[in-house]
Amino acid sequence: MKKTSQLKQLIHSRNLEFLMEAHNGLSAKIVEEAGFKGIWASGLSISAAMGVRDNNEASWTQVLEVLEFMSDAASIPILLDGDTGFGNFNNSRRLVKKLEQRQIAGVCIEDKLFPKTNSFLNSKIQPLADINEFCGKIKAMKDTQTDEDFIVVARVEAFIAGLGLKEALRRADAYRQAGADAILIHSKRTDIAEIESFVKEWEQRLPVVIVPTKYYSTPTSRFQKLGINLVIWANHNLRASIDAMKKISEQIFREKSLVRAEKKVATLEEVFRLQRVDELLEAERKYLPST
Ligand code: SPV
Ligand code: MG
Repeated sequence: MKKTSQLKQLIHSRNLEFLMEAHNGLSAKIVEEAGFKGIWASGLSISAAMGVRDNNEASWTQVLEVLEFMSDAASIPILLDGDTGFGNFNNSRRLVKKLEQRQIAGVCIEDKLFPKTNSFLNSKIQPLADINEFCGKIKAMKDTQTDEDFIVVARVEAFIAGLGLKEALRRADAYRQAGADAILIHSKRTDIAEIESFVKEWEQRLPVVIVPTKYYSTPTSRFQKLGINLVIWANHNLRASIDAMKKISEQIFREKSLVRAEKKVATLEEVFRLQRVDELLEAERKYLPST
C-alpha cells in the first residue's frame, strides 16, 4: 500500500493510533523496527538535531534533505511537521509538490506566522495567522497534491495563544471547510482539560490528532475514550539521544578510556545492520568484477 494510503488509514482507523518522532534516517528506521505504523518528522527534533532553534532557522530545503533520508530509511509513512508552511500559500503548495516527490505521506501546518516559535515557548508572543489566509493555504495545498490520499493536517494553536474554546472551534471548523483532512488541537496545559473541552464540542467532524507532550501523565485509555484518532509522541527519540550522548561523552571524557563505555553503547555490528551493510556486500558480489 502507498505510504499516503497507509497514513490516511491510520488517521481514519477505528482504533487509537500512534506516530513516533524521528529526526533523521537512523531514528526513522528505529521507529519502524520498534513497531510503529507511522513517523512524526518533528520540527523541534529536526532543528535541535541540526543544532539550531525551532524558529525556522533551518531552511525548508534543509528540512527536505533530512526527510529524503528518512523516507529512504523507512517503509512506514511520514507526517511532516510543516510548521507554518514556510511562507504563504505559494510556499506551502510548493512544499506539497516536493514532499510528494519524496513519498512523504502528509504534512501538518499550524496557524501561526512565519518564522514560527515552538508552542511551549514565549507564551505571550504566539501570533496566530489570519483565518482566511490560513484557509487559502490549506486550499492551495489540497489543490496541489496529485495523490488523492496525501494528507494535510491543520493545527489549531488557539489554546497555545491563550484564546479559548470558541476560537479553537471557529478555526478548526474553518479549516475543515477549507479541505483539511484532520485537525491537530494543541495544548500546553499539564492536564487534558482544553483538549477534552474541544473534542466534546467538535463531535468528530474530522479526525483529531493530539500531542500530549505536556499532559503526558494522562492515561492513554482516556484519549481512546474521548474518541481521539491519532496520538503523536513528538520528541522522545531526540530527548533520549540527548541523555545517552551526554552520559557517554561525560564518561569517556572523565575516564579517558573506552573500557567501561563499550558495554553501554550499541555494537558496531548493530550500526552496520541498521545501515544495511549486508545488502551492499551482496551487491558487491553481484556487480563488482571478481578477482
Ligand atoms: C514538534 O514536534 O516540533 C511539534 C510538536 O510541533 S510541539 O513541539 O509539541 O509543538
Ligand atoms: Mg513543531
